[in-house]
Amino acid sequence: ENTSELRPTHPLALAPVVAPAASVDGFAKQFLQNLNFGQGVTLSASDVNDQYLALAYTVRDYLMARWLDDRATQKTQQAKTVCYLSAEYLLGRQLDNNLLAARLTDIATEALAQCGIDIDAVRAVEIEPGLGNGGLGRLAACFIDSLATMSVPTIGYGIRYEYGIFRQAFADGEQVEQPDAWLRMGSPWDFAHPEAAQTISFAGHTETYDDGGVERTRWVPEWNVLAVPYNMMVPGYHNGRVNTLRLWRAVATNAFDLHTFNSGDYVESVRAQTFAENISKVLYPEDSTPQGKELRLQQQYFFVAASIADFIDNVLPDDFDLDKLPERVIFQLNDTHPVIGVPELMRVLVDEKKLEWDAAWAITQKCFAYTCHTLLPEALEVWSVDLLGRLLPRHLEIIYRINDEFLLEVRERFGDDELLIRNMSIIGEHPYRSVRMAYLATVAGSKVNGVAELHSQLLRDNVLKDFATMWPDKFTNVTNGVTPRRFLRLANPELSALITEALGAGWTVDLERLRGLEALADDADFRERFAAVKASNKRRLGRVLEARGDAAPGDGHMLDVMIKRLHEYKRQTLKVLHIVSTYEGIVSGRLDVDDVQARTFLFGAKAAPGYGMAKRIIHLINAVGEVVSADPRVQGKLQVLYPANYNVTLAESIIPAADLSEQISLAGKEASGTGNMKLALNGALTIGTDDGANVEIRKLVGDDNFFLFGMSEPEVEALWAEGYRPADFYQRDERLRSAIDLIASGAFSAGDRTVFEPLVSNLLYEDRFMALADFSSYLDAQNRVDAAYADQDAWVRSAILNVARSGYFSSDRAMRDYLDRIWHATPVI
Ligand code: RUG
Repeated sequence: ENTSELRPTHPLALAPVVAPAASVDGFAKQFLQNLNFGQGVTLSASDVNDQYLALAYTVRDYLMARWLDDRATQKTQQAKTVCYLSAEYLLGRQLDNNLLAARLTDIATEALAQCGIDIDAVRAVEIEPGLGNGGLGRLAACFIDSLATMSVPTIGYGIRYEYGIFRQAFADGEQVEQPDAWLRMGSPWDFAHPEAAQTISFAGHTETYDDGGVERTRWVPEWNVLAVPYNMMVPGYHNGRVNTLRLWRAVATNAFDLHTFNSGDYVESVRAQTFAENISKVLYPEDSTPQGKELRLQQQYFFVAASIADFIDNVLPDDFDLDKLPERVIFQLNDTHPVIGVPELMRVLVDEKKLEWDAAWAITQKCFAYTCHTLLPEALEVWSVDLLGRLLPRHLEIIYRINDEFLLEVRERFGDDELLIRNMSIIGEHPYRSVRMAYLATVAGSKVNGVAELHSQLLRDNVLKDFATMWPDKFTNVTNGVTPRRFLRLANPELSALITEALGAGWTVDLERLRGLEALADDADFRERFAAVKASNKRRLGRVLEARGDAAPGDGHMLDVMIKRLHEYKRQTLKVLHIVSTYEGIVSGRLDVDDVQARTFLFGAKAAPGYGMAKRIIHLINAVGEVVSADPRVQGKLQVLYPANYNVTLAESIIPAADLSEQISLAGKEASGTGNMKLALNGALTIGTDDGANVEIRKLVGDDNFFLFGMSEPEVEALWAEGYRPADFYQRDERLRSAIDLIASGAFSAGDRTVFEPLVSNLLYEDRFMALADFSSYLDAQNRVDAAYADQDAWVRSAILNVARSGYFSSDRAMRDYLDRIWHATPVI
């Protein structure tokens, strides 16, 4: 490939690209070369960051030959490519994953040791790219890992945010956000390709013109930016495949105005640059300000337009017949963030490629599929017509036409039912004129899927009911999954070794093989070894926490974890009420401290910076933790840990150590959850509601190995319909009353009753997510947990069965489901 346009004569230039020798010597040589010639230091003068970068370059060198090859064949092959469009990728650290994928872990460890370097110290300096908020972004990262491992031609498209999700710190128990400058020490895993930049336009107006007797429309934009692609390697596990994650960075078309600069106005001279580059400056949390909203729409259009153009211009052959586009690509819309891609593809096909509208629409409908990740109405994105029309005038026209034709279809099918038309219209009229992006995605997509069985059913029955009546076959489910490479093999090396010893190595790519552990649950020797691994993982977590300046979990404690974004629907407050109730029980004498199971409660969660109530809950957790952990009356039996800045790296230490997994959202609110899967896969037992993927976890692991509590989704609906009065539950349950009264009394705020008053009032008079209604059932379930934990042998047996029966939750299985049900693409070996 090196030679196609050049005419080299040197024999080396004619030779194929080959990887360095896969040996300790080969690795050491390459590493030192990268240190000397890449970093410009000698080994003795190098610091740990130099060593990290040189190590990363070395791993890259090993992967490079295959990557070049895979990218070259993408152009010539006839296979369909999965283009995963996602505003978020929460990748986690890359080094270990890539070493593992390329079978280089042992070689690299030894090679570095021979250079006098401890690879663990080098690992520790990697800053993870936090280019996502939570489950949605992490799911995208799991999916691209699985697609590479399954040799499916894939390009992940997204944004290279200069600042990822904020770094969380606590000041007096309250969240403080600091910028996440993840690029500051270098970014060895990506490759900039400024020569492949796309120009992305915004604003302006549209006009019609005569194109040889045909009236056409064109968009006359007002300003534009360059989208520069940065390619990252996505290596498959042990299969030599290397796919691409292409993240776009915004760069000004005109970096600065020399004339203004020379006149001395330095700030003004770079105004355009600052403005343009803001587009990829920072990852937005969901709850954004009005100013933030416009920037977010810019981000969405920016990356989607660049991705579509890239695929058509650079990935497809030059003379490609666009009627055949659906045979070569599926654009998977990860939630509503990339849905502006629908009118963009229409614009490209109709305005630029001059296809007829109907032909373009037929192509577009086959090229997109939409995954919905929520049931919360406020999370279904809408854009005001005013904003969208200003920023993307041509796209608004196209959306109007799509909607007109769609509503005609609705009338044909259901008659002139004006209320139905209003409800199904892509354009909402209330409280302001807006584009409903989930509806646009549903109308345009070949398939619409939810992310767990219950979620998909609720989409069909409630959120998108009319659409499901119109197109029942469009709707499907794909239950989420998680990559076993990162979340078992890498995160839990000791359990992995134990599993491999028992079952052989194949489970890493065929997770259903974990079923083989079922028989071993009854083997006392295996149980003992399994328990020893858990204990060792707890000690390892303790070391990780202490190194950060946090406390370690208590000795001999059950480790009870709740790790997920901070949101009212997830009900961290319910967890706090349990802790406060247990504490109150001990100090009031209602509970005998000797009967209480020693527990460490561990929270990990960030709150969106603009989400006041979530931030108050963080403050409450920290306040309760401080009092409870220090009170001598509980004799060290209750400990609350809340390490700041929960991220993928920390999750990888917490998950293997956990005994109990808190999945306690109000039924009907959590679309799926994926932390629940990771924890079960690592042998934590779940205490959970019948919500999201918990339903499937419980079905698979069995009722005896899962602590179910709370209302079911229909019971929740019934209680709402009847009129929910949280204060009634407070009156009725003494334990609940005492816990809430204790918070209200100022016991956790140095006597100040005002600090948590808004939280208490919210619980008593609103409680949108019905924590009080589920409290007593939750406490009862926690008592069952305590009783179960007292019988360690039985607990460990349940933990093993959780691992054995979680194979279904591999993202490899999820990818097979997407391939079969939605993408109709196949691996290319
Ligand atoms: O809240 C959902 C989780 O239930 C789900 O597991 C995850 C991946 O599907 O997506 C989360 N999500 C939803 N993140 N953002 C949204 C808003 O649409």
